Amino acid sequence: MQFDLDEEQRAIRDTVRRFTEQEIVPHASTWDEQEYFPREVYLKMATLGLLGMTIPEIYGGSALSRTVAALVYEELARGDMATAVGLSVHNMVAGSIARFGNAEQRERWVQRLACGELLGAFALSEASAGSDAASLQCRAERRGDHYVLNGTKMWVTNGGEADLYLVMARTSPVRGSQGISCFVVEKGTSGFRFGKIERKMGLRSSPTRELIFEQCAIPLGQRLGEEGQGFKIALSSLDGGRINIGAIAVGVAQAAFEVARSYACQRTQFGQPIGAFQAVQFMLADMAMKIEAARLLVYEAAYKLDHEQNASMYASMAKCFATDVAMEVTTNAVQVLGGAGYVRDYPVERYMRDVKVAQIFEGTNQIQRVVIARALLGNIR
Ligand code: COS
Repeated sequence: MQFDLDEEQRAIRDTVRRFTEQEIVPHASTWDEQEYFPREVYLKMATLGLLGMTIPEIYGGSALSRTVAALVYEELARGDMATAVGLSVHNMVAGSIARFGNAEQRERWVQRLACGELLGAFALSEASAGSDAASLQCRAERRGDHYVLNGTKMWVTNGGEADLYLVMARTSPVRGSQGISCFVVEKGTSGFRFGKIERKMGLRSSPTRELIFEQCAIPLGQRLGEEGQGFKIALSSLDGGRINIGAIAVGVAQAAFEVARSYACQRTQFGQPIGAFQAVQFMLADMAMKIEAARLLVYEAAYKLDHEQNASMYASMAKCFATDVAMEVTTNAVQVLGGAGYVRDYPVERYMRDVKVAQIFEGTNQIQRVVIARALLGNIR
């Protein structure tokens, strides 16, 4: 058992920390206010190798372990959760094409995703298929050498900005997960357009948009994996995505904790720093303790995925625990700052608004508990 980072891991973490301080922290609150998606920052992240984090080097990726990727996401999220989430979704798409794509598909897309020429997005949810993802209704009908897509996708992170969409669609009227396949759809394909942009409480610089498919013809060569495998591709991609979200939550929580600690040392009331009051000390102690526990659980889940042990339960534990902790920590950080925490002079209100969605997306924390319970108990009825 090893709790220290090695030299290389420390170097990667420090590089990303510096990048975040210079390129992200100074702008994050403006991006939030203006709902501005900083595509130029993604190009800079590409030069650091962050746009193909877990994909093999032969495709221009960095071949980082999941554990090191978790360090990267944590550091970026300390500056801006929205940017870290957009990056996570992009990497999930790049990783899925590298993993499930055939040679031609890898050749065609993976390198371009890794270098930042293409940005990826992941489209599973629909208006009536959220937690029950297997009930999705978007249709992909086979017609000779192509499929015709009809339907609508919702809650698509990077929607509109991304160039490449992993779209789960029903290829067979069979109900449930068996009849779902996965397609790579390029922006600009005839019959594919963007719908409503969501107006969100937080994560405002990360676009969330509806996708609309109307008689959209997709060549057979753009189906990822076999027909009927789409649900498994989606869920196994989400195993990694959920660990990333756990790491991101740790980063946001850490940032909130640091603001609260520094404020508690400076702010004086009743003739002493508020950090001298045990009520505030205990809040800070709880924050630090829970962040540390969440971080360790994220690393453990990442380690399990790296070593191909059955990681789904751990991914769900890490996502659920870390995001619940981050919600609690950011809320308490606002509380420590009092009125100052509620206004935009400090970033903690943004952290709190942003992190709420982490308890909801990539599977609600209730769904994570379902996954954990099923792993522990089987499909008990
Ligand atoms: N990796 C690979 N395969 C998986 C998997 C995973 N993590 N989880 C489930 N599967 C497989 C199962 O093994 C099963 O395969 P078989 O039919 O061969 O046995 C198939 O997928 C269906 O699994 P299951 O019966 O568990 O599906 P359910 O419909 O009961 O749904 C939940 C399972 C609820 C866990 C799933 O729908 C879910 O995660 N929902 C949340 C969706 C989500 O995260 N949306 C966010 C999108 S991004 S905003």
